[in-house]
Amino acid sequence: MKKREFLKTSAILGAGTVLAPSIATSCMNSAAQTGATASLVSRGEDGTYLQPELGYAFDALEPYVDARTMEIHYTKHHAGYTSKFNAALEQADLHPTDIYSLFKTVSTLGASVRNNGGGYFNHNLYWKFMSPDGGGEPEGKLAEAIAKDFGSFAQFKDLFSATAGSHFGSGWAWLLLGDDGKLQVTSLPNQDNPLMDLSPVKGTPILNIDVWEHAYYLKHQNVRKDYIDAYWNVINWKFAGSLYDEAVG
Ligand code: MN3
Repeated sequence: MKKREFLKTSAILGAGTVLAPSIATSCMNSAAQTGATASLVSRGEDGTYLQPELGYAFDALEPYVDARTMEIHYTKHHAGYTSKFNAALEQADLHPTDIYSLFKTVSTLGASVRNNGGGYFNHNLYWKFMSPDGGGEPEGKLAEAIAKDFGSFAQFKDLFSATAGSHFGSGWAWLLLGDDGKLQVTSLPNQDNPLMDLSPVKGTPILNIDVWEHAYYLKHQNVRKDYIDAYWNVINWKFAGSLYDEAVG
């Protein structure tokens, strides 16, 4: 009985703490930040950025992404970026309305906000871009746009894999929707992303892949290509497609 009451209370509190910031966010920000986009970032009542739930078990992506890598990546690397991002904001006395406007002026905010803010947000995306039910090919508008802008899904796949495979050092490969309405593939160093004012290629992220060694070294050691090849089996095209739909909507 006591336990049940506790669970009921915490469920209500839990819903309240999640709902309050999202209502505030939807009032303050543009219409673009709804649905899939809005689900990417959540904040505490004090404005601190929260590490989102993974949404699946550490071993759910086996054999393509191993459980040990997922656990360390999520609980150590991403948790570290999250806490350092909040610390960097506090130290700089920054109180961003939302992370998207923060990225638009990130070049003026110092290396710690840039690196840890990027590390926080890029991984929020990355966890969503993977699913135990992933793989296959996109459908709908995103599938049509990929065929139009890259020739075919196979050509896009080759380009994205080659871009991720040849990126020198730590960073991420991106599929993004540019301001010209066309899809592009690029790679960016460290924790930069295409929403940042300092990125040479700007646009809305549609898909990414982490090519830092911590994303694959335990399972694949130096063979980044095997990790990239495996990634195609877990890509959550439904989520990528919903980001695209919202961006063009
Ligand atoms: Mn990483």
